Amino acid sequence: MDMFCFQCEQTAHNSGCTSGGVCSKSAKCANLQDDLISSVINFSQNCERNKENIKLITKALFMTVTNVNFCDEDILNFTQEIKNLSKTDTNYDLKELWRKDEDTRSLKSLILFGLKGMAAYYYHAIVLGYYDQKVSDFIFDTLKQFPQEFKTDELISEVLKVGEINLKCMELLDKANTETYKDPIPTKVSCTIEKGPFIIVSGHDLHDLEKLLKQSEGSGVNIYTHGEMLPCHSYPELKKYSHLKGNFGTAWQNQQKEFDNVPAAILFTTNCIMKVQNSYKDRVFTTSVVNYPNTIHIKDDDFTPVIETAKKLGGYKEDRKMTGINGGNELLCGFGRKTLFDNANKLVTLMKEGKIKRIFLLGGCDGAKVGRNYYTEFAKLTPKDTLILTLACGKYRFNDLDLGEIEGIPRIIDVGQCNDAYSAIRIAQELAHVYGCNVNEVPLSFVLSWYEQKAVCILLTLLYLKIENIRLGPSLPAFLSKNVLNFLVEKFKIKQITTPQKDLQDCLFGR
Ligand code: FSO
Ligand code: SF4
Repeated sequence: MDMFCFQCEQTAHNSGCTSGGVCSKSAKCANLQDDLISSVINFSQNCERNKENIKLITKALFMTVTNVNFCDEDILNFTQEIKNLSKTDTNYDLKELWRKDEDTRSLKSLILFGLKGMAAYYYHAIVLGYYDQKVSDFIFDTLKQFPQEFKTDELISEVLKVGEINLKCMELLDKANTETYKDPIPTKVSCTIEKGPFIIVSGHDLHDLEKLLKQSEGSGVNIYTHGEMLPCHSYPELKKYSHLKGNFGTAWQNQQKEFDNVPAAILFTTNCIMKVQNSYKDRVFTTSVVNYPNTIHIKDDDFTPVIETAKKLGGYKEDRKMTGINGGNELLCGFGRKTLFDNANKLVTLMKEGKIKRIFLLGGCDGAKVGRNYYTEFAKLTPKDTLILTLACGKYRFNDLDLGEIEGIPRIIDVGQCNDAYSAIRIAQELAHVYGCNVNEVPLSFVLSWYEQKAVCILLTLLYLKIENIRLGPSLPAFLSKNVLNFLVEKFKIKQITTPQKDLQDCLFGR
């Protein structure tokens, strides 16, 4: 076995990548990432608990999330930096975990992958200057204790603790985003690419987009969002830039096809970057945590090379009308917490009057598997008196469909990025509050898709909140051992998706 990694949904044979990643991560890179995680665990044994160190640790964890950093040199240098700062004799090696008994390996993996996802969210808040002592302490503590032996029930309670602290972390990120860029407002986003030079910005980082918008203002270069950057159009402090024009393409797994020979520069701010193809490798730029060999990594936040490349490539000669996967040319986004809270009474009144029979939280990550058409079919099958709340990149399966409205409320309500899961959770809680019942009694069904570790920590947050009957697909995580899976099924009634028809019927009957 050259490597071992089973942290994402596309892991080989739904058991583990052992000779190279399905994601294109080499065995060498996977082992370097394990070393990086080992180095932060060792560093956490007695490092000073300050802002600088938590930033280093969250950055390291984020770099090892799926489809973020494929650059051996970058990972090696960062590991060395952490080792140089380390003042401990502890020499824990993450590889020990892969050799543990099935259940320990499963539960500790859940903790580690949840922590990686949380670190990604925390890092976005940190770059905007927001920290939370409880979140920092939890990350320091969890890493410090990671090498120790625990009983199964101790590990289970730690798994749920990851979910609890992640809720705090997401609340912090929501605060960071909305205080910095103001509350999102519903916004229609065009999929037409105007003629002339342009830059496509992918990933999740609002701060990177803002820096690029400032530096490219007045340059004649237009900016288009891609994938999870779509909700950026709805933040007033980003929306105000007139050269932030629209959205290019769909979800991450289609990038190799969609970027093929595109006459534009492409900037990746976070995951999900895929193997960069020859037809566009000369125009790909990475920044911050993300890196891919043989692409240009932006230094000191100076985006001049991206802007100059866009000018050189020149863009399309004429406006180009593009569409989502179902043929729609316009996407509606920006239904954040504030907008939905303002409408909570109206929503509950419509629900009590029977005009809205059920809300489906249909969202999560997209991915390459054929079975993911389930989510498109499910959306199409939802009855006209139901709503779909959605978030993350999985929405590209259906966000260009025109499913109409119910009394002025669009039937597809886009809450934002996966990073905005906090908004969706708060909306669910607010509905329960106005209804006067608990979340599991609201006519609300969770039908989620997962791909990587950010989805893992959101799932743990939903479990910490005791949300039951979550449907998860396209497959269940390979890192769940039989016993751990049985526990989740028994305690939380978590289910794997079946067919859209059957699941929809079960949801409509509250099962
Ligand atoms: Fe998608 Fe990728 Fe946002 Fe993930 S772009 S898959 S859960 O990184 O983070 O939803
Ligand atoms: Fe395999 Fe996913 Fe790990 Fe990549 S991130 S090596 S695809 S399990």
